[in-house]
Amino acid sequence: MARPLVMGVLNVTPDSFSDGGLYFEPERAVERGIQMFDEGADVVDVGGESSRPGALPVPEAEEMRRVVPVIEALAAHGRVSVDTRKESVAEAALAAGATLLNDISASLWHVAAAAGAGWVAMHMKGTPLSMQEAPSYSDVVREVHGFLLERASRAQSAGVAEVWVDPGIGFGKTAAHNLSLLRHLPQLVATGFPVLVGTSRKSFLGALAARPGGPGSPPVPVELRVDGSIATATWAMLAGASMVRVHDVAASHQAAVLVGEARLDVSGRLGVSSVASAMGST
Ligand code: HH2
Repeated sequence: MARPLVMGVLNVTPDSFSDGGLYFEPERAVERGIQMFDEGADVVDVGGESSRPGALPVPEAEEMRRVVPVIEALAAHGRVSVDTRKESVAEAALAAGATLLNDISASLWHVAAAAGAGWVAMHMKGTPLSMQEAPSYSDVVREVHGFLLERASRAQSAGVAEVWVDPGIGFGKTAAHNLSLLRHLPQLVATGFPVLVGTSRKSFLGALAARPGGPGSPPVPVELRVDGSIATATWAMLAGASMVRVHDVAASHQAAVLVGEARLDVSGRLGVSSVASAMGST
């Protein structure tokens, strides 16, 4: 693969932590989805239920009402995934044209198998309602990687041909857990399953970026976390992630193209001396 892929986040919800309310109207959602394809998204990930810390579940019929028409409209423009934990919503979304099931519960592989769709297994400790209340692990990397491998193998045995694994940044994890999982991404990549990573605008970026202001300084607000998002997406891609899940598609696409270039042997393609002369060095 020449470059890592970019998955654009499209939340058809009133309450998502970053884009909540912006694309709750189906027309606005479809418009934003098409814009993300134009900006370079390889996949647009449509969700109808927020999974931010503290979020309450959305009734099945309501979640379906939110995502199905948007998926139907966007499937003509590019690859669409559905972000859901509910079997019935996943089935309806795959019937409406989604070809990838982004499953934050990592339990719906049988639905993907039956539809011949791809499947993402994401790790989450607990449920969104309570997952950020003092999450703890004896060894976060071992636990998360072990869980993902077990689920991915079960999905493969059930006949899912395209299985992704995702460490679930921010899902029952402290900032230290998130950083540890990012640091150990190469180990997950080495399992051979393609890795998806979503750090985009998440709260640990706000907390870490607040440090220069000194202890006690307020976290950077969500709309100012773009730089940290691009930095961590680039980090993940350089560590071998095959796809990043992002709100800021255009900037992430640029980063993905650059990482793709880094993966090629630039000196071999252009010749070291021509690169040096193009840069004006002697
Ligand atoms: N993060 C969120 C939702 N779905 N899916 C995968 N595979 N990986 C992630 O890291 C991931 C995910 C949370 O982000 P967002 O959709 O922007 O917010 P909300 O859950 O509030 O709708």
